[in-house]
Amino acid sequence: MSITIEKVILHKLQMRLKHAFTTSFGTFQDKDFFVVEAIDEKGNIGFGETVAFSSPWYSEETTQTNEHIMKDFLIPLLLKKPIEHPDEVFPRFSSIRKNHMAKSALEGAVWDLYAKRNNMTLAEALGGTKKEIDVGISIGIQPTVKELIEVIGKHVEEGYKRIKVKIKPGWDVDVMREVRNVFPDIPLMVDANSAYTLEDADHLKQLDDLNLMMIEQPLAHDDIFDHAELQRLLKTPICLDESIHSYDDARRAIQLGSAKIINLKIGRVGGLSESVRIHDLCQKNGIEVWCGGMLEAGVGRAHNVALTTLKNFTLPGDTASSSRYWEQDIIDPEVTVTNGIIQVPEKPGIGYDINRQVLEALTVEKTVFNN
Ligand code: OSB
Ligand code: MG
Repeated sequence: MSITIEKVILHKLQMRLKHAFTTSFGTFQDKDFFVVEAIDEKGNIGFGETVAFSSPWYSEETTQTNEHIMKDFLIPLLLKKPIEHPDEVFPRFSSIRKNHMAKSALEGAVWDLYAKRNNMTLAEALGGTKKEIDVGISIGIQPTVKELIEVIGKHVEEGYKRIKVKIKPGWDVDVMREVRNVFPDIPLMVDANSAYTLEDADHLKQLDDLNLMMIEQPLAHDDIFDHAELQRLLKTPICLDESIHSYDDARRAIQLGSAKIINLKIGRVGGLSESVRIHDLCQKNGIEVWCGGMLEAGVGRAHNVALTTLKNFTLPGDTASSSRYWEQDIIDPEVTVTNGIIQVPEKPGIGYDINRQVLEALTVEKTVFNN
């Protein structure tokens, strides 16, 4: 039966991270973003979340471009006519180039709504089967190696299934050698967020001795060609994050040999339907995937949990507990991690309720769009 979206509400939120998070391209402390609420003709409610940051450091999208694109282009397209299935949302937006994070937030709300209408979990609606998922944690660049080792130790003790360490020129090989000495056996990987070029290949090759699970996005954010060259020079598997924006990017990267692993971020690829397609493509080609993170609040986190229940998410993702990021999250219950495992919620849709009180308290602006 077709779904008529009657109303979309954009809640603009401002949240402060418990701890600043530093990558090779900058430091995050505050996150402003939109919670998208979509309401159908039966009164069902679905939620999505924009994952862009306030500055265009990770990709070209920002919270403000998300707002512009959703308000002026995407929401009118979504409200224009009913849909049969959430898989129609991304194609419905095809006249608008890129802006995947804006598209994904709206599509995510429709997926949650669709699952709730059909009294199933979002995980089930996506074809996921896992009842629990393994998760790791991503650790930002720290002021000193001593602090980095302390932070890693704390999270290893908490049971996270793998540790990802952010690197950049001047904070890489030597730091990781020290980390490896202190933690000889932990599943360990690094993420460069595009801080290197092919000229650094000899330098990066030294990481091959450290038994890392992978090196994430060493080269340019828009490259898949040089990564293939680098992968031929390295033993350590390359994982692509920033470079993969679509099914076709993934197809080309696989064909070129640019990566052995792909970090899937729902927002980066334009939504859950595209994420599932890329997941399936990777599975067919023997490419492992894991679910990346964008320092999400509870709604985005819940979407990541649901996606990760698909079979080929064989490696622990970055979806750590809500409490790692926020004093108080916007969902009830919050996402909790025990011994590196998240129990997938069993309630319909994203499976977590919205904590309306917290949502209201963090909202700086609210806009309603009616059909
Ligand atoms: O490259 O995966 C990344 C955070 C902000 C921007 C980019 C990245 C990250 C992380 C942390 O690594 C992911 C998370 O904990 O949500
Ligand atoms: Mg990354």
